[in-house]
Amino acid sequence: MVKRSIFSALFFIVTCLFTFYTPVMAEVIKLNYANFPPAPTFPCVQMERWKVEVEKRTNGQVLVNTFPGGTLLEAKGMMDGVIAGQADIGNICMAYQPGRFIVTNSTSLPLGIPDAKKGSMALLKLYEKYQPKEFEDVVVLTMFTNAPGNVMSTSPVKTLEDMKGLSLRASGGANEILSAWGANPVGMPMPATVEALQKGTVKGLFSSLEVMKDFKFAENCKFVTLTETVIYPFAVIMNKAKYASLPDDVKKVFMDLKEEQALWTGTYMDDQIKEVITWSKESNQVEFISLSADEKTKWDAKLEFITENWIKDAKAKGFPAEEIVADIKAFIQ
Ligand code: DTR
Repeated sequence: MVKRSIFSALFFIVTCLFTFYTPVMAEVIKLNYANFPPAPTFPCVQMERWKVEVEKRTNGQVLVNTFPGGTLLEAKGMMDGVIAGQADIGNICMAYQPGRFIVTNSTSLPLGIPDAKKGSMALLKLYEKYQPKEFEDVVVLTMFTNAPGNVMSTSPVKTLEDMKGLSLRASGGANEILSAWGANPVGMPMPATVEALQKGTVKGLFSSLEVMKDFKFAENCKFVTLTETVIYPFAVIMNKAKYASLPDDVKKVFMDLKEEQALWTGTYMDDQIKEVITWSKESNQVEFISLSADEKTKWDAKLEFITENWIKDAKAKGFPAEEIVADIKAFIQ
C-alpha cells in the first residue's frame, strides 16, 4: 500500500514537472539592417562582417537580416527611417545631409586625413568626445570613413585650368573643395552617379578610388588625378527603443564591436584601394596623374579658406569649432 502511494506521488510530481516546467529558451532577436549602396561596396561588406560577428558572439540569439542597395531604406531617408523604426539598424553617409551633421562632417575638411583607418578612428574619437546632438535620437553602433578622395574623370585633369567648369559628382564637404578648385560640383548620393556618368550629366566624380571597381567607373573614367583630399564620414545607427529592448549581454556585444568595426572597416577600405589602383592600371588602362609640385601648391592654396570659413560658421551656430578642428588634427597624428 505504502509503495503504491509513494509511486503515485512520484508519478504526480514528474507529470507536473513535464507539464508546467518549460526550459526558458531565449527567443531569437531578429534585427533588420538597411543599407543604401549595392552589396559589393564597402559599406555593405562591413555590414555583412558585423552581422557574422554579432550572430557568432550572441550564439545565435540575434539574427541580422541585411538589406543592401536601398531595398529597405534609401540614403537620404535612412536616418529618419531608423528613428521611425522602419529599420532597426541603418548605415548613413553624413555627407548627404551636410546641414544636419555639423560636428561629424567636420572630418570632411581638408585637414590631411591620410587614409580610411586614421579617418575612421578620428571620426569615432570625435563622436565619443563631443557626443553631438545630431545623433541624440539614435544609438551609434560604429562610425567609419572612406579613403581620401581623388578625381576620376573621362578626360585628363592635370591643371586647375582643366578643372575649370568641369561637372564632377561629389557630396557634402567635397562639393566645397571642387568649387574652390573651379570645378562644377554636382551633388548626389553615390548610387545615382552611375546614371549621371552614362547620361553625361557629369564628366567624372570626386571620391575614394574603390568605386572604380565597385561601381565599374573604370569603364568610363580613364583618368585619375591623385589629389588625396577629403574623406566622407559614415555612421551605423540603431533605433533607440529597439536597442533599449535588447538584453544587457547583447548590448555589450554591440558596444564591444563599436571601435573594432571602425578599425576593421578602415583597414578593409585601405587594403581595397591598393588593390583597385593596380586593377585600374593593369586591367582597365586607367591613367593615374600626379600633380606637379607647383600645381599641387596652387591646388592646396585654394583650400585654405575652407577650414577658416567652417570655423566661422560652426562657431556662429554655437559649436566649439576651433577645438573640433584641433582635435581632428591631433587624432590623425
Ligand atoms: N565618397 C562618398 C562615400 C562613398 C565612397 N565609396 C562609397 C561606396 C558606396 C556608397 C558611398 C560611398 C560618396 O561620394 O558618396
